[in-house]
Amino acid sequence: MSRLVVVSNRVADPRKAAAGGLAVALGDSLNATGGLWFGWSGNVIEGGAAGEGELHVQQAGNVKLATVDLSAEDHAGYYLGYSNGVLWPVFHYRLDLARFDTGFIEAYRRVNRLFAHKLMSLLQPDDIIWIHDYHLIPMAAELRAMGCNNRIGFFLHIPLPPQQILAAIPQHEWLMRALFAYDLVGFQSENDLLHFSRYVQAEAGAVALGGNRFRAFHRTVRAGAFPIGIDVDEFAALTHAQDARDMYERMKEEYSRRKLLLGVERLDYSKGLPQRLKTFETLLKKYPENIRSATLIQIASPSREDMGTYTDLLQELESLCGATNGNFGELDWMPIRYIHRNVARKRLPGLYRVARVALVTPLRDGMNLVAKEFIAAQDPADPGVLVLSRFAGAAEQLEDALLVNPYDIDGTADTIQRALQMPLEERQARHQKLLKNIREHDVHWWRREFLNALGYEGPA
Ligand code: ADQ
Repeated sequence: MSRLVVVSNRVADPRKAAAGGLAVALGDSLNATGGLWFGWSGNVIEGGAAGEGELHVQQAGNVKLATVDLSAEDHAGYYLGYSNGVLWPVFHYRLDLARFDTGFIEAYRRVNRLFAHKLMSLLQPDDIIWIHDYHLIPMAAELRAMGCNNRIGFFLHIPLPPQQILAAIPQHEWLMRALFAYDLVGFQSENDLLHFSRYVQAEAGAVALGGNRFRAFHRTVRAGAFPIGIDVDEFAALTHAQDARDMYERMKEEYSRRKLLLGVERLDYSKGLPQRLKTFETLLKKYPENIRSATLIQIASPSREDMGTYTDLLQELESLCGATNGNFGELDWMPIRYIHRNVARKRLPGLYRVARVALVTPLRDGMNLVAKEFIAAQDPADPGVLVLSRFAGAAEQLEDALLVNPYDIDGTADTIQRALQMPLEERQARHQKLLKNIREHDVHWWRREFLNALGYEGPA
């Protein structure tokens, strides 16, 4: 039986409930094999030498957690610079926000090399390695250069944009070539997979061998779409636990005379928040019966606050909320409750359950787990309606949601109105199909599908 080695930028202790669905799901497999979880420690060492960092190893139950510190210079270039200043915006189709400054790429390579070097010292010959996300694209290539022959898989949690957008990254050839060091590359959606297939054939001269296998640079890589899911059972259990029930009861009482619309996300420009607030204002103008009767609760948790683009977004949202509340608010009714904070995970399902409509309207999203959590938390006898952006990876699976184009403010407002007025029978029928879908394709299914495709023979 092979040992599973998971590598991701951040490492979570799978025993802690706060770690969330993904950590718990990966933790199951890691636990069963006495696996290893490797990544950044979260520590930034002021004055530390670039390309160096101390390795910490600790045992968390059956799982070994191995983490590496980063120097301030590496953190700035690898994490804030290249990962979140170049790859995150470009992969979300936002060339206008990308910072192609020189210097970041060196730090990105350096940290990937550092991680590969530290991991090499911990590897056993038959370990199966699963590397996650855009921070670590070249890590397998670095491992191969150090003589690693283990099977290595990669999963991209964010979208892969079309060839012409990818090609704007000055190092795109190098980046995409690095994917050929993997045995398996997984994407969230068929759309992302199509972009990969087109890119490698057009730009890298790859030969398509059938079965989503591609040959280039003397290596063959298999690609696939593996849409990530949530732990539906865990989320249902959370929904029925005391904290979520308390939240539900309190909100139900507080908003007894109003229909609640809900948005929950990290504050990020990919999530379409300004468009959503404008859409809500349009809804009030176009369908004035919602004045005094509908309230939008928008929760945006702080994220990457040390980056300028995020501060700009924060200010824009505050001003949009202020304008709508000022224009439409009454002494006893505010149209928008905007909260710039995290909601405790165990209370979140109560909030989802009390909402009549969820607005999940990113401009671009790899998958979007909030959409799936909302479905899991509903009362099947009286479910809320999911309004979902067609540009979220989740839209490929959740066809029974009301799909919208979030750039189309007027059209989205019309769809929200339809959601608010949807008869019970239709709500139930749609919810039933959506729930079936997220149950069949839950996070355990995702992990098994990926690991099977990678040829992993342990307890997935
Ligand atoms: P994210 O961009 O973070 O993830 P998402 O998939 O929606 O987006 O996951 C967010 C998680 O954080 C959810 O579990 C949600 O409950 C929680 N969360 C968000 N805002 C919160 C708040 N204010 N308070 C409490 N909890 C909050 C990236 C990609 C996605 C992809 C996931 C998983 O961008 O497209 O679906 O990884 O692959």
